[in-house]
Amino acid sequence: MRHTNSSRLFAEACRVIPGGVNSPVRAFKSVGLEPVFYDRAKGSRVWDVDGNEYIDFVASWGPMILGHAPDEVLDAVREQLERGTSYGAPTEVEVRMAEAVVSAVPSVEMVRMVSSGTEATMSAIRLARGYTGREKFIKFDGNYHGHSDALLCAAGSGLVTLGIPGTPGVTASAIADTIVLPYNDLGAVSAVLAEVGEKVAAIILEPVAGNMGVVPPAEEYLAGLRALCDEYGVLLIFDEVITGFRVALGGAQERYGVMPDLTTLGKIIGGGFPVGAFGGKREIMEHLAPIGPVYQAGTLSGNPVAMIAGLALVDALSQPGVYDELERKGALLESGLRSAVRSAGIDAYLTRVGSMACMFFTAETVRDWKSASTCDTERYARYFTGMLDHGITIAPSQFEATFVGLAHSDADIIAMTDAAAEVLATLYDRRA
Ligand code: KE4
Repeated sequence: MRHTNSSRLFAEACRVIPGGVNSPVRAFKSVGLEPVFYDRAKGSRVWDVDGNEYIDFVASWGPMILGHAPDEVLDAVREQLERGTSYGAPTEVEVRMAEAVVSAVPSVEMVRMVSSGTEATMSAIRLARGYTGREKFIKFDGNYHGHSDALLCAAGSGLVTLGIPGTPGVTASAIADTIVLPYNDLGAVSAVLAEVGEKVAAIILEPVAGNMGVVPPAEEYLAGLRALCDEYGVLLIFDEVITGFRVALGGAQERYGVMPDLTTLGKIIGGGFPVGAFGGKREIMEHLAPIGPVYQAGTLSGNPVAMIAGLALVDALSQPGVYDELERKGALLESGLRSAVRSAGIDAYLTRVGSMACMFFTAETVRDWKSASTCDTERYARYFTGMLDHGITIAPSQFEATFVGLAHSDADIIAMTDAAAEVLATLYDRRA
């Protein structure tokens, strides 16, 4: 495949944008390539600026569950654009979007819109601290919640992918109250809460981890966290920026039947436009300005164009049978990848929750960041490159998710897993 125009654009980008990209993982550094620049996308396909066509399994890191540029979203957005793009004033569509989130996500009684997942988690932590009057909080190694200071330590996506052990600019004081524990280890949480539980405002986690690759919660882990939070008066925050409307209409809390006190959302609810949200129990959410003392704000929060896009997408996902179909497609992807691994005779560990999956290049069972970090990221880079050459886009990092969506035909999925079988066979010297 020719990447002449991508290469030219990358050189131009590097002169005016740090690293040539507006988000580090897009730079392809962890797979040792120059990034591909996209030109357009529709359904399950993306085309780069050199005219190369790909079947896309990155899905803009999750939002494109209906596929790229779905007609129902485009039609809704076109109609809104004629009425203006932002007012800085409340609108009906924000009310309807909030009602859609409250109706879909079981634990959410009220919701506040923001413009990114980072804003959502940052605000949720502040609200938890303001509501409880406590300062500490627990997060988990390998979980990524965006790049706000207090959460940017031992994060899963970005930091780990780029190998930045913590990041300059985040001060010791900013993370002095952040406690980082191993994921899927209830004992570690119980021990810390026994020690400092009365000082802990919240536990925040990805109920299905998607930023160290896809790591499902261990049996009873979520229920165990819920019980510990109840015992110590700690708020449980599910960061469902990836899992929300992905693993079920009501997210992981619906799928696993464990209710958090606060939920953060993003990605899918914006239908591809910049949207995040945080919501939860009315009693907690009413501590937010302007009716409560905890300040939080945003110029473009609830932007009408983004809201109408998100509402159109959520409406489409609310139709009967959608999640059965996503489960079927996810199972087809998983079975194809499992047979690709078998036919290549390699050691790889596969995980899947609904329509998000991951192939870990390790012989270990992956259940936390420590086991995920045993992956052979050099081999992953060669797998990524081979898949790209076969016209398949997957995440340019071992520590992300492969997303299948409603626009992927069975033929798309089979083409992907056939390509994987071919690429894997070339990766491993069978004599090794
Ligand atoms: P944003 O600020 O990037 O919208 O959301 C931050 C965030 C919060 N919580 C979870 C569980 C997330 O996965 C994310 C962002 N995810 C990464 C990739 N998994 C976004 C891709 C990027 O950083 O460019």
